[in-house]
Amino acid sequence: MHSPLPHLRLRHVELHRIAMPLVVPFRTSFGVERERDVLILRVVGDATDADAGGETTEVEGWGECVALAEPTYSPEYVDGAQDVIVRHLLPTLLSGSDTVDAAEVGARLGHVHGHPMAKGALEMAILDAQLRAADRSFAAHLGATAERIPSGVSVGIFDEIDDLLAAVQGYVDDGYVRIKLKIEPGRDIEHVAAVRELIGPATPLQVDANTAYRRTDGEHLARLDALDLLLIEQPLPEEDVLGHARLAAEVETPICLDESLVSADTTADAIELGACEVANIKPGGVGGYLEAVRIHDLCRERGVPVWCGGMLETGIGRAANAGLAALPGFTLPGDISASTRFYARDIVTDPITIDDGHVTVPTAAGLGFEIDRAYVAEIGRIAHDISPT
Ligand code: SMG
Ligand code: MG
Repeated sequence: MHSPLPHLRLRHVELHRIAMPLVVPFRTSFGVERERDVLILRVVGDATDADAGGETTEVEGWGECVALAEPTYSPEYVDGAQDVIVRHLLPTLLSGSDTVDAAEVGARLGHVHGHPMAKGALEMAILDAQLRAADRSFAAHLGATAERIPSGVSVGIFDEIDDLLAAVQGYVDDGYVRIKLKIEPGRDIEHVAAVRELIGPATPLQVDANTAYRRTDGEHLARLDALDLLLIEQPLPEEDVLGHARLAAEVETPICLDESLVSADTTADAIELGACEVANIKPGGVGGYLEAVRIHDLCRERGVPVWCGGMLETGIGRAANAGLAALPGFTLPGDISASTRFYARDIVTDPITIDDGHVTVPTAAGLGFEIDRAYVAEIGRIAHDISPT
């Protein structure tokens, strides 16, 4: 992967804010999502292809920022991401006469601490534009080997077990090949046991606590061992890597990290400490798809299974995730569900669907979709349109 791409001279960057209602509320241990407030980026630039004798073409690229509306899942949130992009990240990329190359975006933005979701969105839009110019698909560029990938679904928390079972049965009927249940203290062992009984022993099942437990909960969480789960995702706070290592020694079910993994370096350390037996790779959370590939490579080398997480993405992020999850180290089904799991209507004309429990990896140039511009205009507004200084 990473064979060179035509560099881009940026003409302008649009920041769109769109409001996408969810088909059903999605409840986690940290809150309830009812509507997705999404920041999407459109970059427009001139790509110069050295191979084609320096010929220049105008291209556009799209990126999606996965930050949620509130800083409850991660420190980043969408208004903050928009602000840091406008005031700190874009001025760096738009100043002077430099061209941009997605492979260098991470390093060029390195002086800004943190903000991986904001940086990742910019890198993604630039990469999409460069790939469209090169007529190469995102998946092929990253090193994908699969043409279709298994699709898992993430199921929110319900107070009543019967309501949870009805929701899970619906997703099983839709064909999802793996079920992930959100859990929190008080809505865990019994809820998960009831779902295991409903779906039987053969359907892969896992849980995600989004940091809702504490180091002292090892004995309690070990009760999940009897339910034959693929993994327990992020039981403890993100900073508590040592706590996860201790928990991994106490509980038989593999411990998977999500929020704790913010870069390839933190992932390497967590693996070495015994805290990360499985990795949920979230491209936004680690600063972009290129860092996500580095984490994939590292985990593959260390024999740690990985899967691709989700952030209730629109068709833009969903297509990109499908491309990433087609890499050979993604040996577990990811949270890449059909667009209809969350949205009645997507902002791309050809949204991700599932067929026999699988998602087809897009093969067209760039991220591999067309944006429904009329719908984007209908549900959103252009918050900024920025040109080089
Ligand atoms: O996109 O299918 C999806 C959502 C998957 O559960 C999911 N994401 O911690 O893994 C996670 C959560 C983060 C977002 S919850 C609002
Ligand atoms: Mg998670």
